[in-house]
Amino acid sequence: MQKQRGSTKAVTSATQSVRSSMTSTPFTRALEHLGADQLVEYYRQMMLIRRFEEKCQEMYTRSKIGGFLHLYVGEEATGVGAISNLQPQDHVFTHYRDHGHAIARGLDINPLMAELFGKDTGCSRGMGGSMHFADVTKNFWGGYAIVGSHLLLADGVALQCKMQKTNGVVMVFFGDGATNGGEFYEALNFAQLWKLPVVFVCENNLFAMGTPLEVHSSVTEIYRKANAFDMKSMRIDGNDLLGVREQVGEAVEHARSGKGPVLVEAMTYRFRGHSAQDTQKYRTKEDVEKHRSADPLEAYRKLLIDEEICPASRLDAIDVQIDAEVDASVEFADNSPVPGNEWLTDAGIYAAPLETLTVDPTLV
Ligand SMILES: Cc1ncc(C[n+]2csc(CCOP(=O)(O)OP(=O)(O)O)c2C)c(N)n1
Ligand SMILES: [Mg+2]
Repeated sequence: MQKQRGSTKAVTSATQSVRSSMTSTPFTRALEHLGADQLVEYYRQMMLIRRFEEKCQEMYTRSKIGGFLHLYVGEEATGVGAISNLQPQDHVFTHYRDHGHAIARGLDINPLMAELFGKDTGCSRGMGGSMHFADVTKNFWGGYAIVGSHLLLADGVALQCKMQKTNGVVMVFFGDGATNGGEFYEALNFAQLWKLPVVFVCENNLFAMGTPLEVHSSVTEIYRKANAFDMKSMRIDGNDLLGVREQVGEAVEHARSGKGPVLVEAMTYRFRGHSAQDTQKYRTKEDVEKHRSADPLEAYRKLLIDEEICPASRLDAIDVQIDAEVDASVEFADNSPVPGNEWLTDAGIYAAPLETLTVDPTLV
């Protein structure tokens, strides 16, 4: 039977002594360095992403959310594990499948849900939607819709970190499909040439839209693409949260210490379609079920329970709390105003109407 634990310190020392004779693993090392409460916090983050996105799907079906919606369900361990290594002065860039990265970086879900609803209180004032979550106060520079384009932006910010000696690292997420585009090679070449502090995290979910990895890429071990640039690279299990945390942690340290960029290929799988409108004819239900049975979130929950880090009852209570937070974000979004028209011109999206402009007569 599970015991309810007292302080983190007590939990850590008790569990450590039990495990002192065991082989060292990412789990034992994480427990030793971080403590039990932090391990539970990673569960909370993964579950928050999962429940937030399940609610997004529901709201999309109810036409509260329009446009594109690319869900991250199934890939949570990669984002949470990788981003857990970052400091406030570090930077994150990501692609359009950006909800998980935003939440892992600590963005409040109220403005995120409002963004999806196209409301003025959204993180991009309702103008960006699902693919353009951003919060510059957290150095979360956004979701980008053009595949591969943001890798070059990541290089640019990394160059700034290096020149201004901020000690910052840039982490950039993208998919397997993005590694076939020119920007990927340009970004890797420049980052390695200038020894920029970038961690390139390729989330290899085996598909680029409906095209399987072996059909879209001549090299299916994506990490080997770094060899062309003599760049350090690694292939990791993206579904093992603590393994991701540890191995991406090594990549971050490599980049931070001035040794240059690293390409990390995290093997993972998306449980939902490419976007909310995908009929998924390119894969079988059995394939999806096979991967679902190895759900990284369920696996991590089981680990916490089996290793007596946290009883199931406490994890259940966290789930209930998260459901309430997600429901509150929907209420917040629903009750928020739509952006006023003036915002379009104030933000420089459109020029002011001609009659409001003063024309320089010498130019006419
Ligand atoms: C330059 C460009 N080409 C094509 C597209 C259309 N497109 C959107 S997502 C996508 C697939 C990308 O797959 P991957 O990089 O593996 O990321 P995943 O969606 O699997 O996370 C494509 C081709 C685009 N947005 N930008
Ligand atoms: Mg992919």
